[in-house]
Amino acid sequence: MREFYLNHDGNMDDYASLLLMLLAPDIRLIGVGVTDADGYVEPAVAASRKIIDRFNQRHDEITVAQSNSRAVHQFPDAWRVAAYSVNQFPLLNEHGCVKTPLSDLPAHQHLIECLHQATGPVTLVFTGPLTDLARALETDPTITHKIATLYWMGGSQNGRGNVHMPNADGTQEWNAWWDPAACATVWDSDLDIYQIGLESSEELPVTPAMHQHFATNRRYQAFDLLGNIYALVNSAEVDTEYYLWDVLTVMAALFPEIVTTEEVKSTVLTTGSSAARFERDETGRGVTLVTHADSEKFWRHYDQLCKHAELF
Ligand code: AGV
Ligand code: CA
Repeated sequence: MREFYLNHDGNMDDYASLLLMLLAPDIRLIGVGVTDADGYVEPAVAASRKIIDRFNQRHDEITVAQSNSRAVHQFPDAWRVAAYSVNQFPLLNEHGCVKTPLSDLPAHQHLIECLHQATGPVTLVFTGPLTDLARALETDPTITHKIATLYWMGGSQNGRGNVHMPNADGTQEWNAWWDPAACATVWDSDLDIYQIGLESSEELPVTPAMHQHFATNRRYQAFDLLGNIYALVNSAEVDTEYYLWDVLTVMAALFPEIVTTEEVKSTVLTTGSSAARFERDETGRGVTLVTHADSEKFWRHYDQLCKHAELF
């Protein structure tokens, strides 16, 4: 049984990613860490524990850990506040109590502990900044032996970014920009890395048809939650383009056949307005970059996970 650990940062596709990892039939989720980045961390931790309470149909023993890592460049507040709304969803509060335990360790130490307790090498999925992983590697370099592969949503390898800030040059992706030095630390490690960059999910934008699909299928509890989550992606956001970035990361880890990849060598800049820019460099660090997603295969697997959940 493949073991997974998820570290997410509390935006809408992060919750969708957690949900899909709970619905996959043949894996085990051994822990969840939550970073204080694209969602306020307290409601993001609470909402994660409630999603696990409701959808942990494999009955994995999962604890959730709150990160104490801090931003170099914080996300816009307009995006971060939506975590409070998710945490208030009636679907997640029906029973008025939370059962999934909260770890007393900060997320980077929780990650180290979960890796040491795991039976085999663990697949890591990071759908936000890499800070907790970088700190874990610095605290205990032996953990690399317990990591099978890192799937990371972050960065851009083609010079086109999504950070539209006066102090950024437009080449970087937000998760990388939150903590550029953490990217460099992870790039310096010998981990096997799958990178899902901005270019990877271009085939998977949030569309009106997707909202309708979730609404039409709301009799399934998983689709009902997804419909509510994605209803919070709206025009209040500074940058209205939204893709299934994190969800593709999880789906690529679960179903490798839905993606096409390329081996890419790169280095990452860490200072100034180009910080978090990845540059192709033949002497740089190699990763497997997802270049294309087959949206038909993606949705077939996605629907199967959500419809086969026997929860009502
Ligand atoms: O850059 C993509 C990352 C993903 O991990 N996040 C959102 C996903 O969880 C940052 C982000 C970019 N544009 C955004 C973002 C937007 N319009 N709203 C919220 N977050
Ligand atoms: Ca995210």
